[in-house]
Amino acid sequence: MVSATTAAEVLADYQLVCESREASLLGRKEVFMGKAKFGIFGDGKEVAQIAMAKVFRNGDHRAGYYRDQTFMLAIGEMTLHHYFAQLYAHTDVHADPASAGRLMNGHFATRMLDERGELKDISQLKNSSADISPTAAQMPRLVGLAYASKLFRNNASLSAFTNLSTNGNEIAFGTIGNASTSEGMFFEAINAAGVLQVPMLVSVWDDEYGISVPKEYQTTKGSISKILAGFQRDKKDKGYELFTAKGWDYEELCRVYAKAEKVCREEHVPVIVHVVEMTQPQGHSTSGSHERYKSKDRLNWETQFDCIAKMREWIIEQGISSSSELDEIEKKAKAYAKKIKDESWKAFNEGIQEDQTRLVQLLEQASTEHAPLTEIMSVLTKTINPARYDAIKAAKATMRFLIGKQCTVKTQLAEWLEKVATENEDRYNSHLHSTSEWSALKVEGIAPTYSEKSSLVDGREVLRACFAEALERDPRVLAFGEDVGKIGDVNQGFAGLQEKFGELRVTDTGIRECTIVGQGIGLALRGLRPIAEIQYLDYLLYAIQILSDDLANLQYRTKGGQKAPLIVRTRGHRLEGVWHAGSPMGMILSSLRGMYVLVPRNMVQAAGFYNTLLKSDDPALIIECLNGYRLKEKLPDNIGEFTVPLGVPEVLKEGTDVTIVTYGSMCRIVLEGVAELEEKGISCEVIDVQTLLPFDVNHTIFESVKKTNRVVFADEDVPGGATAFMMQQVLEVQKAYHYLDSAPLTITAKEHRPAYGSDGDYFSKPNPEEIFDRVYELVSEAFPNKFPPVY
Ligand SMILES: Cc1ncc(C[n+]2csc(CCOP(=O)(O)OP(=O)(O)O)c2C)c(N)n1
Ligand SMILES: [Mg+2]
Repeated sequence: MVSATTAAEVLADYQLVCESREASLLGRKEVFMGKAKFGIFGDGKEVAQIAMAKVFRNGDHRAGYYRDQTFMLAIGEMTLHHYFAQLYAHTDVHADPASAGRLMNGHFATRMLDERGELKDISQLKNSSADISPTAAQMPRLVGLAYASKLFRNNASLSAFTNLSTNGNEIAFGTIGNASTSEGMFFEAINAAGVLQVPMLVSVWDDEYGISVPKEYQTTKGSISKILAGFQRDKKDKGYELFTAKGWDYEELCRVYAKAEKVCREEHVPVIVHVVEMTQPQGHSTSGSHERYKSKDRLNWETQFDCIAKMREWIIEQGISSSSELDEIEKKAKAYAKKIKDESWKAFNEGIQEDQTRLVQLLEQASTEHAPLTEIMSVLTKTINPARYDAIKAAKATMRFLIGKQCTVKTQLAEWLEKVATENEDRYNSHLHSTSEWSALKVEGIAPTYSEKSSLVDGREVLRACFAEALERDPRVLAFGEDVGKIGDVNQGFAGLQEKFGELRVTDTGIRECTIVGQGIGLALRGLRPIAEIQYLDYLLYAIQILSDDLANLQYRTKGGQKAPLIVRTRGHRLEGVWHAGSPMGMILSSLRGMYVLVPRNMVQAAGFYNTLLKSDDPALIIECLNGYRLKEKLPDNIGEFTVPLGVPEVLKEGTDVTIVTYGSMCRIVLEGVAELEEKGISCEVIDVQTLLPFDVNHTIFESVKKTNRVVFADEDVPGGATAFMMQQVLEVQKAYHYLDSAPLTITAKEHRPAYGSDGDYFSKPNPEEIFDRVYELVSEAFPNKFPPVY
């Protein structure tokens, strides 16, 4: 037995695993009683988590999944009150600090930010990054959480940030189910952490199933540790330390975790602990029963090897306690869990009742004036376990009834509705972006300045100068990606900067887009300022899932409890062929709400955006123009200081007949077509939106359409992609349809991917001639005499 583990500690552990089990059993019942919608529990995984919790120290980080309730209880970062509050979807952030009722149960997170949205002293806290449901999607972020320790340990210029790290001594603990290790991103993350040699300790909870599908369908040889054996380090090669332990063997688990922790924390060697022979007594979740797919033998074995039953046997065997004493602990645990459950349910309902009580008073009054309203009121008051929407439905039904009728409480009813609408917006719709004082929307623009000595340089040199200043200014800034290090990226935006700032600041990575982003997310969570590069926009698809599922909704799903101000840099729109000229902006706009999406037309604008983002705490994607690195631009004198504000379009050319809204590489194409249109007497106003998210916050485009009465949206996405988004913003949100004299028009690329070669580009993407033809036709339709048809 581990020497430090005293009898009292063992019994305290036993009590906790019993409480956790009782919570699982009760949780399932609550779902079946209709008090919660869905439940997934940590039963069968309790004992291993107690062992893992023993080696989890202040400053450490977790990225795990839905089975980890016992661990969260054991490290003291979740209470059973929190646990049940999340099960019921209690929207008070104090009741459910992990997600304020926004996530299903079993999605754990600690609040890493204070009220202002500033990182707390996380080096002194036990931290859990916020769980997400997609299997294995905790892995990319885990790489970054671990990599941060390496940077803090090896980059002396970070030593002042003692609130973020204690000399890189922190471990990033990962947990994952056995079946989820079948996912590609698990293997990508394991390989990346092995290459990086970072303190990442991954526990695989192996119950031999992934819902109903057994291990032989999931894993070669049926064992993840067997097939990862090649990662084991040896005298010659660096790699991993691999351990296995049985999920029901408390003593072995404590011993293994103590060893695993030591090598991981001290030597920064990644570790895998494969915890085998685990069970899942209640089956996968409340959505089904495991009797349907597990054999009788398996079910019997699971009963026999239940980790709590086994721990109990062991405690008695060791003479640590008696059977009757353990009975007593179990009884207490049961009563305790039930008490907390009841209290949590009551607290959850109180909030809902408060709203409803006030409404019922109003409905009572209304029904004394209009008898038919009694029915609406009684439906509401008789509803068992009413939700918030039940009250709203009743109030709205009442308002509909009262259309055109008098009622003394009509105004109060409308006020009640308005009040709850505001409150519900905060409960369910707030915190998509940062709401702190560092919100990117609050960074003011500072114009670039030029003088006689400002030189005309290649676009890439503008970026290089901007990045050099950023790296100089702030030791937390670092950049990494494929070919970013030695050669300073494929277009040399970081050329020479690795030499100047060192390998830890400007770094090459393997070809692994998903974990490049994950690395960035983890680093940003830990207070660093990463710029993660995806080499080409077309390859963002490899990372779009993790950006969408993890980064983009981090603030939202924690209701402002965590942030990861990661800057993702990429380049695209226009170069060559199917995989180097894409512009899948519609995909990005639909999947990355919660991030800002910036589409600068040249490198000065891009540099201004980098400066803006580095002052802010919002995550963002910047898409540079792939064909712009060698175009000449004037280098601003204040390259490290000037900022481009988000959501502010630039009018590139004023005009009176038609407004053309575009962005990125298309600005030049549009301007070329417009030059021809002007020759024919058509005056065009060309607007570069500069950022798609946020979109034109001051409604500049509306003002333009008001003047021109015609609007065209042009880009290189497919039809119905980002042009459709822009049109929705301008016509519906800005209400510019009032001022249109012609139908709105979109000019886009073709539906297929762009073909190779100069002609491929010309015939796949919009070109200046097409701009001329389509816009001319639009104006000609309105004024056929003045502008006779071309063809
Ligand atoms: C990407 C993705 N695919 C499918 C699912 C549905 N799903 C949820 S849990 C699960 C099984 C996971 O099994 P395992 O990793 O062994 O964890 P366990 O539940 O057994 O602890 C599946 C298929 C999901 N959440 N995410
Ligand atoms: Mg499993």
